[in-house]
Amino acid sequence: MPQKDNLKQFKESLLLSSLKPYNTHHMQSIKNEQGVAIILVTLLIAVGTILVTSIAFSTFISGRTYGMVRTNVQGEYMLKSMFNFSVALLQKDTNATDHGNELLGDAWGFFFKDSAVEVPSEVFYSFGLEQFPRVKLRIAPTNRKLPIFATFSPNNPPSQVSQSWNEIFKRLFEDIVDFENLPGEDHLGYLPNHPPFSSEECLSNYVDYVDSNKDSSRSHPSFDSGVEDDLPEDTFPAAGRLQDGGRLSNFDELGKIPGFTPERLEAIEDFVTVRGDNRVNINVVKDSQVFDAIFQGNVNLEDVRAHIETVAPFTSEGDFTSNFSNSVKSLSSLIVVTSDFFEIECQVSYGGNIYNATAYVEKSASPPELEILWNRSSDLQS
Ligand SMILES: [Ca+2]
Ligand SMILES: [Ca+2]
Repeated sequence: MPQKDNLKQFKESLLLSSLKPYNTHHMQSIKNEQGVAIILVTLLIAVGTILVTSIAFSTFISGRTYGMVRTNVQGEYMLKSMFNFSVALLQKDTNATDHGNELLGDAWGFFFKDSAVEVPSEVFYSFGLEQFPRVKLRIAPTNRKLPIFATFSPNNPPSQVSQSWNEIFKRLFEDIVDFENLPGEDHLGYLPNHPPFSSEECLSNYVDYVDSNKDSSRSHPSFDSGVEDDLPEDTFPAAGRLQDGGRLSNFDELGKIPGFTPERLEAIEDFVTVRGDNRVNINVVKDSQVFDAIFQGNVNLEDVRAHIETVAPFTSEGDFTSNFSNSVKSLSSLIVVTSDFFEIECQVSYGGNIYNATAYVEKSASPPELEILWNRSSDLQS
């Protein structure tokens, strides 16, 4: 049976891909086989629960309407079942740190790779779908990136502004992605005569967007202030972002802030998050830009990755600072070894259509609540 062969292949490819750094340890390979079993069983349960309902529903509507509607409903339900599957995997993570290594207990690590991982679509076939979908999934902790919301906490007066985080973001904008050489005029049209916004002004505008006053504020005592005072009344959310703890709802919302032009957003998207934990998890960082912004070149990402892969993931902030230079100690309050907030990207190709969605989930919430952004385009195309 071809389905069975493909499932077998998937199982083998999971084993092979995850065994690379550890293939000398027999114990770990046994543990990993259990990991693959966890994935397959969890996948079958997640898909089965939701698809049985979906197929019943789409059979019902097919009598009255066109096949395309039916295909769309099935595509949407496949995405939902993949998100449920991801949440179920995150719930199986019970070890004390988060690093994405499935051999060491982070089952979600199977889907935290450099590119999206293909899910065996035979699982769907076995529940009665007449066509084979192609499903890609990526589960990633948001705190592998820099938390822009950590620059300003509206609920934490009087120390709402974090000087350390603002200096880190200024380094990222100014020195690493070079805002000055990217279009920085007010793309929103509020202040057409204003010169291109500097990195400092962008950070102060961010504070103005989330704070609850209407004055031009500063994100750092020595930074240029924002432009809230010059904007038409109620341009920014009136009561700031107090209920959301200062968090924007998604990355694209940054584009509503003067200075964060589409070109600049594209340049920072891989390194900046607007949601989740307010410290960076050093075990899951994969972009050197994130490290350079925090450690100013005093710690090399390659050295850190090598330590994680050949010795072990870091078990505490102290474990990290004691292995790297002392100059890092003053920054230990900005880093962490765990992740609680995850971004799940999924793409389903089915019946000639491509369905994309991104979801966010907080691992420790009980039960974890899925927030699905249906219209967010995914990076999984390639
Ligand atoms: Ca974990
Ligand atoms: Ca303000």
